[in-house]
Amino acid sequence: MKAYTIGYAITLVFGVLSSGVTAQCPFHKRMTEGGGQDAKLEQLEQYSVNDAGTQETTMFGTKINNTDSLKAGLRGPTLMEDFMMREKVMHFDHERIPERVVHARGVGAHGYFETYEDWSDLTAAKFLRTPGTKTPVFVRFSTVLGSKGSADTVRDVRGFATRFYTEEGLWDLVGNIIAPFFVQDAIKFPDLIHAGKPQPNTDVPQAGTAHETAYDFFASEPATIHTVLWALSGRGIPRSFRQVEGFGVHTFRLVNEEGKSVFAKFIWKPLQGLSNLVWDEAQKIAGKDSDFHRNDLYDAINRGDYPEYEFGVQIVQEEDEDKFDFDLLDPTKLIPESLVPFKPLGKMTLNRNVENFFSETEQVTFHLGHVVRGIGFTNDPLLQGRLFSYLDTQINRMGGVNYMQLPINRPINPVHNSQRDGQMQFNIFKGKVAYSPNGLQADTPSMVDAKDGGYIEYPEMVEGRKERGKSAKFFDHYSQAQLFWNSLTPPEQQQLVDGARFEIGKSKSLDVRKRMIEILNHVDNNLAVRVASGVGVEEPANKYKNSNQTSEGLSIDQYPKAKNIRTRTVAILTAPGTDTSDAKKMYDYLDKEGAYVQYVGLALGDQDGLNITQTYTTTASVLFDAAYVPGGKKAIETLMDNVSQFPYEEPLSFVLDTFRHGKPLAATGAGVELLKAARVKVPSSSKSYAEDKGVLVSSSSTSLEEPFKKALIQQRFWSRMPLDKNAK
Ligand code: HDE
Repeated sequence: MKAYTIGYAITLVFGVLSSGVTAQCPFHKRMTEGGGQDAKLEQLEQYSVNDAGTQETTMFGTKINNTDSLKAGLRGPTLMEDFMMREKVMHFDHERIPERVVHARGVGAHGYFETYEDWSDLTAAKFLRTPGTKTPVFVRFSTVLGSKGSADTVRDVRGFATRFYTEEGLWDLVGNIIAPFFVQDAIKFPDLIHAGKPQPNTDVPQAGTAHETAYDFFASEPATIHTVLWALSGRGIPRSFRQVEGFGVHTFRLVNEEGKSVFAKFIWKPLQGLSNLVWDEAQKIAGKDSDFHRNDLYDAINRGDYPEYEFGVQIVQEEDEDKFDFDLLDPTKLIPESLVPFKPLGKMTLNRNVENFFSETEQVTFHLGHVVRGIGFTNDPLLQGRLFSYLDTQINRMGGVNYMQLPINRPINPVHNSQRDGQMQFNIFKGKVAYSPNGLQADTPSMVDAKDGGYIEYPEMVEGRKERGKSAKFFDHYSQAQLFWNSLTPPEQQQLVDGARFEIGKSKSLDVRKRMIEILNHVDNNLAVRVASGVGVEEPANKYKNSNQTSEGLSIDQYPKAKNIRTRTVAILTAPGTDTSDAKKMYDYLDKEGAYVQYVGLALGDQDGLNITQTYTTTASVLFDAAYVPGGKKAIETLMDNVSQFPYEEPLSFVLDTFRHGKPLAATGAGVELLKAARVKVPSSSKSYAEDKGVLVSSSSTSLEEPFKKALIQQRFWSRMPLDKNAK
């Protein structure tokens, strides 16, 4: 009731506004002054409810005590009359809405976008035309296939959907963290998702493509292979949502005030670097902390380490539409950065977590069709289908057509039209006119032409027969898959091969496995041979030509590293007897540099002056970016005691996993013995972090500080990981 009351009050305020009394509303005043980075936040504030310190009421406002239901005698039947019980249980029964049919599991955050320069030459969009303009944004990251309660670190594509609350309305850029898409036409999307989602007979497996129907579809639809390779690489298992790229996938249009249009591919580049997990790690995290990515984002924002992403475009002039080997309208293709460079336009900062997951993250209704003037569409057949789907799906999720009135969905500028009624109509529209044209209301709301600030329809020339089919370039499925494979470093290729062996190996059908190897063989023979050996399929004999072409911007390992170690998580492994001076020095150094450091010990609480916040039971190596083992003979003996102390060898596994997963690992004094006992290849004395592949040892922690920091910036040492004998 409280929320309704406030919503009603706001409605009245807006009602007053529309009748022209603007001065009384601080929000409207701010809007007339031109938005600003906090405009959405302040709008949301007006809908916020704080129950702390209040008294219990029913939804209709009567104060009550509802500790017990109303009964005929204390052991007697509950009475139908009990309005408190009926209302409370009724509300509870209806607390769920359908989860999203895809992208059900997600995490959201607020922030702002700041434009670098005046981009009027490219677009009429106002928020991109004045340097320094700050526009509020809301971002939702998601996995695609899993249900709402599935684990975060599954192998999957992920969504990167951004809403810009501009002064001219909403712009939703509903993208993914993977540049190409699986299918070329919206009509194939239900097939793709049916094949990838849990199988209809058993409803397993959850949240991944490692099963027969998915690979049966991929093997039958070669257009998918480019995206399948991205998903099998490190791109399918990101380390964090703070370290992913985002792609609009389709080719869009930008249109400027003069009506000139260019083609544009939209891209987000994280300034925290780009990073991925290894598959063994991703699987273990799914058990140890199934909310790993959510927690990572919440924690960083709560601590003030705001993730930043540069936003940019690849621009193609109208007259160059046909100059590429691929079709710009084909969403299974990207534009290689070696052909068209990334042009940065601005930067997004995520600086606030949601107050309420349901009201904000769950109820946000992204839609590709939410566009502002200066941004438009192309004839990409996948994009065209999405323009229908996103509107349609929200009606299913939200139960009616008025969902754009929900606080998270309202634009920050006023909304006026003749759309009326429908379920849960919050507005009270004054007057008798709800049609256009009209004479009774001076023909208002008046229509706004493009020249006066209205939406600009780009007058693209279209002609053709009505027919089902695709244009010729859509049939080249392998060139860009090959370009992707060729552009990965050997360890990245190995990760892809391992991923493919796992996924394809989960298919019981030999026929599916064979057909999949055949598709891989069209991409590259070495790839196919290596995967075949792991999935019981004969090595393919045919060798198709590999162009050996590569492109920038495809390898995660070659992406610019972060400039500092802020937010890197480091475990310091201790036990009673740990050299506390060494441990503390390293802790203080890393903490000062912005890393998130924790002491892991035998029990929580104080241990010789160290505050132990994790134990060998509550955590594991996979939940950290790096580990440090300080000296202290007695402590190391305890950690190696796999008889009475650690029958499951948790400390040894901690060290070994840190090593196997390519993460920085440092030890001093007796701590080095723990590394050796865990079968880690330890340098006799450390030379440089790079030469020692991130395994650093010394007699004192101080001398390790700088190299450990460099190793943490490097983040992973893939060169530590073994390659197949026949890797090229
Ligand atoms: Fe989506 N997609 N999609 N999709 N998609 C949805 O909309 C759909 C596609 C993407 O955080 C749904 O609100 C069709 C490409 C994201 O709320 C639904 C087609 C890309 C999100 C839908 C595609 C995406 C969605 C489900 C093929 C990357 C989550 C719930 C024509 C560019 C948005 C919803 C959020 C969500 C349909 C293909 C990204 C059913 C029909 C390509 C990030 O409308």
